[in-house]
Amino acid sequence: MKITNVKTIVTCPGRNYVVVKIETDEGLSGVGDATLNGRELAVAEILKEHIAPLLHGKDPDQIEDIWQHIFRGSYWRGGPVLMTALAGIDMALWDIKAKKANLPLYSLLGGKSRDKVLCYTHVSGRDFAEVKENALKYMEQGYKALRFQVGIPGCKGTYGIENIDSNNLPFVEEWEPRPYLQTIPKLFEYLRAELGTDLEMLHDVHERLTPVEAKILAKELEPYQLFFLEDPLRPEHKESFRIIRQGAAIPIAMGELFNTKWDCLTLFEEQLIDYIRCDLSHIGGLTEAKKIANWAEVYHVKTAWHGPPDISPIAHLANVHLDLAVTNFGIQEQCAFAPEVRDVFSAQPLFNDGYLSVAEVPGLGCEVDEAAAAKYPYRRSYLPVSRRKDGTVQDW
Ligand code: GCO
Ligand code: MG
Repeated sequence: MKITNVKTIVTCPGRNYVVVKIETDEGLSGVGDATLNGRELAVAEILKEHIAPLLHGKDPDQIEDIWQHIFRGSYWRGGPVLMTALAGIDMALWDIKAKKANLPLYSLLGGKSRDKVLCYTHVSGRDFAEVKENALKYMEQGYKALRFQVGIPGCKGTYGIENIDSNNLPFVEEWEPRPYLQTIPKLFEYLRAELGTDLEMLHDVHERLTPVEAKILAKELEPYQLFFLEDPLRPEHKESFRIIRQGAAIPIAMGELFNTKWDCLTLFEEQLIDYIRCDLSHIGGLTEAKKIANWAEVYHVKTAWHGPPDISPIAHLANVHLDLAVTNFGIQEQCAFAPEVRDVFSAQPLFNDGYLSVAEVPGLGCEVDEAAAAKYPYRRSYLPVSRRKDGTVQDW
């Protein structure tokens, strides 16, 4: 089999998505997700101008070789733009391989280790009572795990709470550690009292704290037994996680900003985290994620792949196929998409009573309607920016 065409489809059914479609001389095609929120066109351009020409005539069966050729062969490697482009190619190749074998993708990844995968979704509110009301709606739907974020008093805009129209330029949020550190332990004290002890509770710090602040927060959250505390620190200096680890018995998750397996090195080897939550679309796809999962197993680290609404249903399906297969699965982040997404993408993971699964069809199980995609043209959009009250830029 030979690759005859590599298409890049940019579409905006509710929000921007970049899809790679690889076509072959045998009529089989595969799709992959190459969406990088706020940098969509940079990835699309790399795919069109620099990567697609390398693939024509190649055998799509040789996924590892194609992966290494794009990663190492072109000398310049890594970074979110390149690794997102590579992820799109990688997923599309796995899709083709599984379709050719006439098997669901999970089968090629080792087969099912479980029947369904535990998932969590995002719950937020401007205040504690609103968070609780929203949580009850999800619990009625069957969710057994929920991620909680709440508005921080005195701060304008809080991660995970508001969707403010910024006229196509980044909305500037305001954030201070002191009110944040005072609010979050009280939130979980309240939620445990109101919602009980069975529910799995999670929280995303979104890389905002210093190591000692994170240690203080982790310590204060100990009594509420979180499933995990996510992304307490910015991703660059991995040794900083030692400070949190020594200070509190609380599971730590990290990884959505990582771009290669080497980002996991210190965190795994020193057992500084409990859950690895790379984004399959930003880490070079299933090939790299499978290696990371297998490597994590050695260090008692479980998987919790990134699953926000800013990557497409193709990536969410890839997550669940891998979740079904690896032995050290932990939990899967899940989200609701805009209704228009169904016009473009034929499938999403199946939700039932707090768990996800996939349809028993060959491949990843998703086709992209190119005519529908064209009806939703790209719209420039940015992630918000976060600043301290004195104006200093910090992690959003
Ligand atoms: C999560 C993430 C997202 C990111 C988003 C950025 O845990 O789901 O933190 O909410 O903020 O993916 O584009
Ligand atoms: Mg996160």
